[in-house]
Amino acid sequence: MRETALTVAGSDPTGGAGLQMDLRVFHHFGVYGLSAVAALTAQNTFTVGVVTGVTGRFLEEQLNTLLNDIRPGALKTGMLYSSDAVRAVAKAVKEFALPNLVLDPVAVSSTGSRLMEEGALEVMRKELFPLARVITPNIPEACALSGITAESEGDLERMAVRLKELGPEVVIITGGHSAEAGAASAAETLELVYDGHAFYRIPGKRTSGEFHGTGCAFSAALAALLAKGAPVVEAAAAAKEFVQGAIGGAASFGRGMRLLPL
Ligand code: PXL
Repeated sequence: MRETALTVAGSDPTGGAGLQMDLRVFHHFGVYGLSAVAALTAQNTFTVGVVTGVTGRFLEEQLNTLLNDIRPGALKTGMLYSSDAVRAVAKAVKEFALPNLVLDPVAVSSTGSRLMEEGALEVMRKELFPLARVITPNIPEACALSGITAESEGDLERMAVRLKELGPEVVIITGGHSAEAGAASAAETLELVYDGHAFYRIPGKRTSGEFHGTGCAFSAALAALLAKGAPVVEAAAAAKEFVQGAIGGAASFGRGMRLLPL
């Protein structure tokens, strides 16, 4: 194991999402996982309870201390929660010239809880998007970030173009979560990739049921593959295939959503 990847994300005690999941995914891909905690959640498989961020200052300390020693091959961000945490990540990416930032703009949990403070998404748009190699919003996040509502596949393309203007190298709108928008039927999913030149569509089969952590798994897999030097479109297709396989092995450890053992 030679490559490393860093996740900056929230703790999920179920291990099904957040940094615990990211670390499992990095390991699955043979990439050594580093982690800095941006937020803490109390949650189980059916509800998210209290959510709290660490201070921007403490996240900065975690990043500076770690990055003064180890240079990761990729950085994935998940639940950052606060504007201060977003700024701390932007500062570290610039100061340490970190490559392969995969930004998953986690704002709301599958169960509907807010995972981001008011205003933090706007700071993310301004300060972190321009530094990203890839951003991976799902359809609701892409709507919130672009101000475009998705009613057809054409709308998804317009959203991707708008998000690309915010500065990331590549936009991937993930379609597994939601059958809305004509983006994907009840039987299919679609990942739409836009690199500023062309659109690439990664189709998949929808599995019925509620699965926790699929978005985290996708972006972490992407980060691991980029750390290993894969081109983005190839990495996205492989990450999608990986998530579909993981969904096939989903398990009910609790009374709510199914989790993804790897
Ligand atoms: O799946 C999004 C997500 C990311 N990070 C943490 C979470 C969740 C969803 O609940 O708890 C820590």
